[in-house]
Amino acid sequence: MSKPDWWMADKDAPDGPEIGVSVKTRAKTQRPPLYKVLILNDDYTPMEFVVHVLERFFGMDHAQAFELMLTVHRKGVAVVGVFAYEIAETKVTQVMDFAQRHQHPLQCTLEKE
Ligand code: TYC
Repeated sequence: MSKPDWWMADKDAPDGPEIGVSVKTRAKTQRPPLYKVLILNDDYTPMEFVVHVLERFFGMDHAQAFELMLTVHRKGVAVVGVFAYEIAETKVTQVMDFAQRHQHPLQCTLEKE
């Protein structure tokens, strides 16, 4: 048997269970945007200097740092870490300052993930 035109849902009924669609919202979890820090290859910066930078500013052990340096040397670029903006920016500044102080053309940059 079909319902008459005026039929609505049970929600208007005085007693009994409320029936309807839940519209409760959950606050979306806010995740900060992440930034990749990249190291670029060049022809002049000594390999040992790059290894030292990776150990000093990115907490890598010697083997990890050496391997990543070789990846950059062969491929031209590599991601050295992913951080929140302020941390990524600080790493880039630290590396660029350090390279400049030692007169090496090493380039480090960041890119939004
Ligand atoms: N290509 C450099 C050399 O042959 C070494 C190097 C590696 C430089 C990684 C920069 O990000 C770099 N001396």
